[in-house]
Amino acid sequence: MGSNNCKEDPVQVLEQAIVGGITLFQFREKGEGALQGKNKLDLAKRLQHVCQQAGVPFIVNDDVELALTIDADGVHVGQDDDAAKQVRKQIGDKILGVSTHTLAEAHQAIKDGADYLGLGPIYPTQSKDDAKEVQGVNLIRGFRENHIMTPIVGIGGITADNAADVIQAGANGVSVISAIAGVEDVKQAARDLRHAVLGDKK
Ligand code: TZP
Ligand code: MG
Repeated sequence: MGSNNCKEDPVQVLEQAIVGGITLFQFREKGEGALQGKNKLDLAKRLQHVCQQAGVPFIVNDDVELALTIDADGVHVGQDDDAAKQVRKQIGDKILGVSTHTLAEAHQAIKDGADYLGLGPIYPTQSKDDAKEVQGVNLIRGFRENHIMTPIVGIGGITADNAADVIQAGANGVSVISAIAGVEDVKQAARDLRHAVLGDKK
């Protein structure tokens, strides 16, 4: 998430999401009203601090320079961002996530050193202006049927009601913005999602 996805102070949102049980945080400060320059850097540091206190990995969307400046745990890039191969060189053994939409993109991302793949949008989303066509869970199933073994997270319109379907299709996890950051009770939303993903396991 970024600041423009939040109904209240992003630091509080992140704290509540962590109490609710999120396992990784990606700082994605973009779109209308997004912070820039020093304001973006300051927020990144505050959110990173919250993650560090809780032992939750903190990764930065798109912005390799920022990730390196604050020594984030990783970087996530899409197909329109810096090439994964180049990013891998820049970040060493930090976590590298790559958004992919086709098997060809997935094979390339894995070759370039991706640690995990982001697949989506699985369902319709309001959170990304330039989102590609909705893919449904069959995209994930197809990747697995074609022997993609790299960890996959589904993204796009995922909620506690449909997250289990995403996992069932072969994803290792789910990535959400609005279903946590955009609701009144952030902690409960994270809890509900965690339950949906883990089944009966707490
Ligand atoms: N990439 C594909 S869909 C999406 C991104 C970043 C937005 C996900 O947001 P939401 O609110 O969970 O649908
Ligand atoms: Mg991107």
